[in-house]
Amino acid sequence: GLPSLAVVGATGAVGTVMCELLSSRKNVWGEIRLLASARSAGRKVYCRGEELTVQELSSSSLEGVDVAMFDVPDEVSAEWAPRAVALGAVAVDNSAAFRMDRDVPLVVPEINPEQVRNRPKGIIANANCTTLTMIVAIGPLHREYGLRELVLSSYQAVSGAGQVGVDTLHDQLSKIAGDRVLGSRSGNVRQAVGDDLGPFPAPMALNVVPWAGSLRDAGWSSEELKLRNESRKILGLPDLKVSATCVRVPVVTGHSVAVHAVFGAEVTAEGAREALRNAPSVILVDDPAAGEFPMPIDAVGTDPSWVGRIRRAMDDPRALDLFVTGDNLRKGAALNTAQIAELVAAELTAK
Ligand code: 11C
Repeated sequence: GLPSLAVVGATGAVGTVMCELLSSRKNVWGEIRLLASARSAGRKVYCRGEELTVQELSSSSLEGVDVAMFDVPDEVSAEWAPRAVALGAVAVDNSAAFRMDRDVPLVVPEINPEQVRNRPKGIIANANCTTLTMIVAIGPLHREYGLRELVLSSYQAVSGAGQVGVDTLHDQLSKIAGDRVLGSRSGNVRQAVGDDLGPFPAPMALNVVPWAGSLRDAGWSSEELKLRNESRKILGLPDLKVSATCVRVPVVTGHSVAVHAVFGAEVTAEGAREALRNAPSVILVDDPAAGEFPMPIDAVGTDPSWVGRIRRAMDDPRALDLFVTGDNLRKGAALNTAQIAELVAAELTAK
C-alpha cells in the first residue's frame, strides 16, 4: 500500500499550511495522522478532503508511520525525530536541530534532490524559510556563473515567528488604527503598542526591526548564521562568503531578500533572467517600468519564489543585484518539507 504519513505540529503556523498543501498535492500517501502537543489534541482539522482528529504526539501515535514530518520547535524535534526513526519512520524535520549535522542531508529538491538518499540517521532536514526563499533563485545562477559571495538583507514576515508573531502584529495594528500622529514623534509608537511585544524585541507595527533569532558570537543573529551555513551546505560550497543582515518587517506572510551575488564569471542581467525563466519553482517578475516587482502581497499563498529587480552591479561585471520574495510558510517551510517527503514516498513505494 501507499506509505503512511504523520504531520507532527499539525496545528501550528506551518502545520496548518501543510494540511492545506496535502489537500491540493498529488496524493502519494496512505493514512495521514495529525499529531501535536496535548494542548491541541482532539482538535478537528480538514486535511486531504477528510476531517481528521489531532492526536497527541507520543511513541504510540508514531507507531506504524513510514514518514514523519516535524514542524515543531528545535527541542521537540531533537527529542522526537530520532524516536520516530527508532520506530521505523523516515523523519523530515523543519527545525534547525539537525540541519548542520554531517549525517543529515539538507535538501532542496530543485537543487540537491540526490541528497535525500544520503541519510544515515534516517533524518532529512528542511532549511530555514529565509534560506529557502532565496536559494531556489540562487541555485540556477550558481550553475550558470559559479557563485563566490552573497551579501544579503532580509525583510522577514512576522509569521516566521509562528502564529504568535501574526497575532502580535494584528493586535498592535488594531491598537494604533486610525491614529494619524503615530510615528511622527520619538517613542509614541512604543507607547501606543504597549508592553506586549510577543516574540519580537520591539514593536512591529509601523516599524522595522533589524533582528531575527537569538544572539550569537560577535553580534551575529542565529538567523544570519543560518543563512550562511545553510546556503553553503545546500549549494555544496563550504567556503562561500556570506554576509547577511536579517530584518523583521510588518508583513504577515512572505519573506523577501535583497541579494548582492558575486560570481566567478562575468554576468549579464538578461543572461540571469534567462537562467531564472527556465528554473523550477521560480517566477520572474521584473518589469519596473510597469510597476512589476516581487512583493509579499502577491507571493503569499503561492508556491514559487518571485524574483525581480535584476541588475548587473555597476562597479563589478561579475556581480548581480536582485530581489526575491516567497511565501515563508510554503516554499519556506511546508512546501519544501512536502516535496522532500514525496521523494521519500516515491522511494518507499518503488521498494
Ligand atoms: C523567522 N526564519 O522568520 C525564522 C523562522 O530556523 O526554521 C524559522 C526558524 C528556522 O523567524
